[in-house]
Amino acid sequence: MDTKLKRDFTKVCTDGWLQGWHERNGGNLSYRMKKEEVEEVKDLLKEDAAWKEIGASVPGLANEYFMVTGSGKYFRNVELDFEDNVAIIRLNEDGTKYQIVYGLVNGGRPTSELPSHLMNLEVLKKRDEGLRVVYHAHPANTVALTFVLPLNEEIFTREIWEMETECPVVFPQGIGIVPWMVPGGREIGEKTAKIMETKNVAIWAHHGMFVCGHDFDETFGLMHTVEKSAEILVKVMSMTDRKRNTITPQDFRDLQEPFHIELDEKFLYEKSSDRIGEK
Ligand code: 2HA
Ligand code: ZN
Repeated sequence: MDTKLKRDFTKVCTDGWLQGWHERNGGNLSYRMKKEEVEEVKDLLKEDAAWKEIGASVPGLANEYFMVTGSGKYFRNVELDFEDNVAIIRLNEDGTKYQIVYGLVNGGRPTSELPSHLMNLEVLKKRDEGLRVVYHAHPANTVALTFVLPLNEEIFTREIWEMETECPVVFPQGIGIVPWMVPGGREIGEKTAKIMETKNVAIWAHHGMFVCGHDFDETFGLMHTVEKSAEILVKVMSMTDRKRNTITPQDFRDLQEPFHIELDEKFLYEKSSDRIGEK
């Protein structure tokens, strides 16, 4: 296979690896393929492959094709051997089963987070037909903050937004938080998909982050922006627990018109303290 989709998918895996977000087999990536992208590789697909249970029901994605990383596979290896580490799967007519129609040539299954990925992709398709990419990684600064900030979406969003003016422009809907849960199943998938109904970023406490986007650059860029801001916050908190200067609620409101964004006032509360993480 030699397609732009394969190259774009691989670029995220390699760049995420180079950022240090994918220790061992950490993280996973999925993409809802366009009709013309399926058509382009039609001759390579094994349409008679065995059907397997997804472990979730996603009727909104019935009969669709997805490119996904493999369970237990290392992001580091995607560029070295795409066909060993990545699969194209097709869903059945009620969205409860999948078949591996391409890739994972040495055996294996799609990502252990397949229920989360598909439940997110289903919600996102309803929200905006063009949202096709879901990316999960383990970026260290974001995870570190889940140990010290309250696991509250208003406070988390506001503290991350304040670290870089770019943030409310890149993710104006804010960040959703999933408390620590067992990964890999339907329950954590449901919690994450609930967030994806309105937001593009979900942080899993003490684990990692899920982001979505229209294409691979936008999706990777979103993960990068949140993690960069988290890194700045970790640096600030390493120096002090208080801020001398910051971006004010009115400053944020002033960004709305020039950048054509709408910010929910729930993130723009007046703070009663200059201590980081307090409301
Ligand atoms: O190992 O990141 O959440 C893959 C994962 C599971
Ligand atoms: Zn993970």
